[in-house]
Amino acid sequence: MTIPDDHPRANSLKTREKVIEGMHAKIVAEAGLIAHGRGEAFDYLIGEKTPSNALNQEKAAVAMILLAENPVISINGNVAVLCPEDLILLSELTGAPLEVNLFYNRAEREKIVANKLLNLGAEQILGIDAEYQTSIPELTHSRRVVDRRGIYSADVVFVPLEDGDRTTALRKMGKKVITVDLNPLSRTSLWANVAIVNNVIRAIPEMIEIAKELKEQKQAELEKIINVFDNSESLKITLTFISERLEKLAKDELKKLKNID
Ligand code: PTJ
Repeated sequence: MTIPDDHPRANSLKTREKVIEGMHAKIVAEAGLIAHGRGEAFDYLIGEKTPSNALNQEKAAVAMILLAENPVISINGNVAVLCPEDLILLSELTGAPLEVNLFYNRAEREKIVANKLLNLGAEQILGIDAEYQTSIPELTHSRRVVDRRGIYSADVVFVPLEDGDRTTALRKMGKKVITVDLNPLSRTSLWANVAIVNNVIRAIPEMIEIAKELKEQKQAELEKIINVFDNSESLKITLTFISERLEKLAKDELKKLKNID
């Protein structure tokens, strides 16, 4: 479908179209459409802009990845269509390899997702070679299968748009989990060490800029950033931001929003 550039919600519709096309190309799972719709709804609540607290969350996440011994970035169908180039760049900048790890129809989709990233210039994609596959004992569904060189041995796992079950399993394995999830109340957000409540489309480019800056800093500086970060406190700030924003809109600013939108 062609989206007219002058449509007031052109960007949002173009993104939605990417996800639909990704589903037809078997990159995105059917359930990925539902996940995307849920994300859109939460994005409205934060004003479809990066809240200042999300920048703090992103900073803590990047510091944690840079300090990790074996970090890894987990790729699912949705992020493979929403921001593949940015994830490749973040991987290069931080030295965290990319691993395809899918929740739905793994066997059918994992090579398609991996090829998409390889065609865009990724040098190596973990998670697709049978000889390195092993499983997370805490899980029963398809996502239990992981790469021995990647998620299995990682100390820090960055999983944008993750399901809660696996986040808790990874935590129980002693791993640090970083996520991007527009829902601050999801089990993933609550269980993660660092939950970034932002749209992954905005979060990853921002993390790239933060990584360029933090890469120049000393280890002690990065440790300071992580030591003062508390995920529960951070989510409280996000929830307060959302509730105050909604209260303000309910009181007097709805008209303004109507004019803008
Ligand atoms: O490709 P697969 O098979 O690995 O499946 C991927 C999905 C995302 C379908 C799967 O992991 C899933 O079902 O996830 P959930 O449990 O629906 O959780 C997705 C979370 O991501 C929800 O809390 C959404 O609000 C959130 N979300 C959706 N789109 C975005 C988002 N968060 C940030 N940015 C988005 N663009």
